[in-house]
Amino acid sequence: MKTIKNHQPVNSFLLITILALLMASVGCSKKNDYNTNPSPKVGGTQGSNEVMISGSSFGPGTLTVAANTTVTWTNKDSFAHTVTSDATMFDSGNMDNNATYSFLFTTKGSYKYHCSYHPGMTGTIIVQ
Ligand SMILES: [Cu+2]
Repeated sequence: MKTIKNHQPVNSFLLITILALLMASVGCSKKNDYNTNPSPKVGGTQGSNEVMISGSSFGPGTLTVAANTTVTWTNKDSFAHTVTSDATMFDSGNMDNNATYSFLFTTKGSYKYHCSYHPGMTGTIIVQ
């Protein structure tokens, strides 16, 4: 008698638990569907921290940024260049067409750089 009475509530409890788990998993997969469009994460105003390498020159030749800004160079020429710090603080190495190089400037100062292939190519990053 006792065993029969105890079995009934346990079974319905299990059934409710299983149903709850199924509903929870359906809810989860629906949530994931909403997240299929990733929101773009922009780390600052685009263009203000970029230097384009084009026509064998750095543009802008002098770029002023705030401290803790990552500057990105992009080689738009069909041939290779480098972004090499005069004080050997940073060096991109060989940059082919459309290659990019980024460097984080943390300390205020004036940082001159050049292209190791073309001595006439020079630029300056001013960090303030
Ligand atoms: Cu060059």
